[in-house]
Amino acid sequence: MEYDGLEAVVAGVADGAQQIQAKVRAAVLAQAVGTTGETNIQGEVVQILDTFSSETLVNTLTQCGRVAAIGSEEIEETVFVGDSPAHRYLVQMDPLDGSSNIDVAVSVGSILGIWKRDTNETITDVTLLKKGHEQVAAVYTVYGSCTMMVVATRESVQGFTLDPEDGMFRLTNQNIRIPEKNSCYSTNEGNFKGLDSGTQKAIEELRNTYSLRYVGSLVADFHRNLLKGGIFLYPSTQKSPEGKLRLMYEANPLAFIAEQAGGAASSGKKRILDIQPQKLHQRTALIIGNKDVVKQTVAVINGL
Ligand code: AHM
Ligand code: MG
Repeated sequence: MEYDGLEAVVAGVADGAQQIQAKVRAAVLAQAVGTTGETNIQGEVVQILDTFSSETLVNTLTQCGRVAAIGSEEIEETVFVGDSPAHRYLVQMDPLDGSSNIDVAVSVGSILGIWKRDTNETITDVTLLKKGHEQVAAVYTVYGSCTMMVVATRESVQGFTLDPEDGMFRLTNQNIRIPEKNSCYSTNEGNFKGLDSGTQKAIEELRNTYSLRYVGSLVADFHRNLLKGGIFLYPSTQKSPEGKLRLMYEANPLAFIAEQAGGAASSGKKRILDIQPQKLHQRTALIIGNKDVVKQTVAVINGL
């Protein structure tokens, strides 16, 4: 009863992911790669597939009948869906993460955080501004060499692979736990000069200890590190003093998944899941992955 209807929300994500992966795979041939000519709320160029992915997930999440409101990277304002007692969940999503990689056949994905709402409360613009630790589930998908969907609840993290024969997601990665042995670090080394000295020191330590692996699609870097052991960093930089990644639909869902799998996530100052959001498209620095390595890295960043 507590999570009544959550399965329908996850099924809505799976349905949307199915459609998005098909579109992504056909995009080059269908000439659906490229920009819409618009920029989004964050001033970034909007790809045709960004808009398609956002509309697709808004549709499938609306149709599932359980989602009250949606926040999307591609939509400036909150999307209000319904406020009946059945509409028990709130969703925040990055519909197509890494979309600038689309035209070079690199993995992309979708990231979604799911919160429960108080059904007695009127939905307003601030209803979606809940802390990450209040999430009841989080999901990401990767459209890579295969299509995968990873679902975390407060109980466990499970991985499913899309069977192209019948379009069903099958359980392939049961009870995912981030490996204790850390094998790689992922960061944009090109930003090194624009980092503060503590962060530079932390990256130098990682550089001397682990292999560098950086796809440039957060969802793909996170997925590899979750399965193989690793740490991902997108710190504050000169160019993006507040960090580049978005708190509500990139950092929070992945932080929830990391913690449920035995990992950790920090902004460098605070546990990601404890940050009080002020706005829908808020940015944050993000350090996420293996618990001990995140702890050690944050300590070095802060000069400890
Ligand atoms: P997006 O949500 O607009 O695709 O942007 C976020 C992406 C992440 O997927 C990735 O980790 C990061 O931007 C890469 O940034 P950079 O090219 O600065 O390394
Ligand atoms: Mg993104």
